[in-house]
Amino acid sequence: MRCRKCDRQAVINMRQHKLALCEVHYPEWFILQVQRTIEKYHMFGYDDRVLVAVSGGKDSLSLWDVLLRLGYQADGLYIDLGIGRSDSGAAGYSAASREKAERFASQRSGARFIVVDLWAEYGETVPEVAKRVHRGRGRPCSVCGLIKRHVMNRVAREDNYTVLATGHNLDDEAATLLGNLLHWQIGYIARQAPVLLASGDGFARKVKPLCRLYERETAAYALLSGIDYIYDECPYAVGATSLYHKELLNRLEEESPGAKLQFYLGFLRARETGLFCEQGGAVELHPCINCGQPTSAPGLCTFCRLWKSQKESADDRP
Ligand code: Q46
Ligand code: ZN
Ligand code: ZN
Repeated sequence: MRCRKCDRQAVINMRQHKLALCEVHYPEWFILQVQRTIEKYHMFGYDDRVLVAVSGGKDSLSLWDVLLRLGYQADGLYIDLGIGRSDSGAAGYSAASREKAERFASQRSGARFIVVDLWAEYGETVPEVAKRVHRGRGRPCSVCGLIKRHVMNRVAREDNYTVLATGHNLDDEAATLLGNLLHWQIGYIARQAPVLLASGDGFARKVKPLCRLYERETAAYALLSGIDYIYDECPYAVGATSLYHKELLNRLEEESPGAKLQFYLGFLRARETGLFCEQGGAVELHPCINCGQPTSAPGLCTFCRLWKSQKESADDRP
């Protein structure tokens, strides 16, 4: 198959776009798509300071790479969750992904790279907090999500970043949407958007510039751009419902190319018409008495309550 734009051999065929491109024209196309998404949803401009949450995976590193190529002020934040530090069966996952992120950053002069090491700063890793809080049951993902959101927001506030960018791709967004629709989680559906505006004082604007790009498109970009990323998924992702939803959507896509994109874009259009407008009005927020981040409950935020219970259980020890 030949490239649509030149005579070279195509390296990717995107059936949903009826478009095949070569190794030169594909990365150009990908960068243009990201730029269009940023502009379409008014995500940020050249004056904004963007903090990119990088995990060492293909999506976040590709996003950081594209933003730097486009000339945005984009710095990277890696949160070392300590996965595989002491938990069996997850050998060295965080260490390996951190190494990929560090290597990528060292090759990008001019961009700042921030590392927050959870164990070093707070004295516990994500699996350890989850074990304590969930009494050893279930996967650590809910605690992990909460911790990541808190740390990202903390760094953004402390270092005056106006925007927080994550590498969620179309497959992620469509799977989240499907999961939320299956359970009619109206509150979550209402908040699922390419841009979440800063809500008053204390929350940075959150954006997902890859939300219209398929996972395989991001993987192809990373590969063609020589980005060395961690191939393995987090060991705790195995068996997650979101992976099952991704599989279902992949089957749909196989039968009907473009189905995933239509599903997600149709939702965004419905959102624009007000179909899933925020339910119940805005929640009143107060600053947490410990860290100052906004929280809906008066007193401590959920993150600080997590660590308070750590201190209490240590105090209770004989
Ligand atoms: S890193 Fe954390 Fe994910 Fe691993 S523990 Fe779960 S939430 S699966 S994106
Ligand atoms: Zn070409
Ligand atoms: Zn707090």
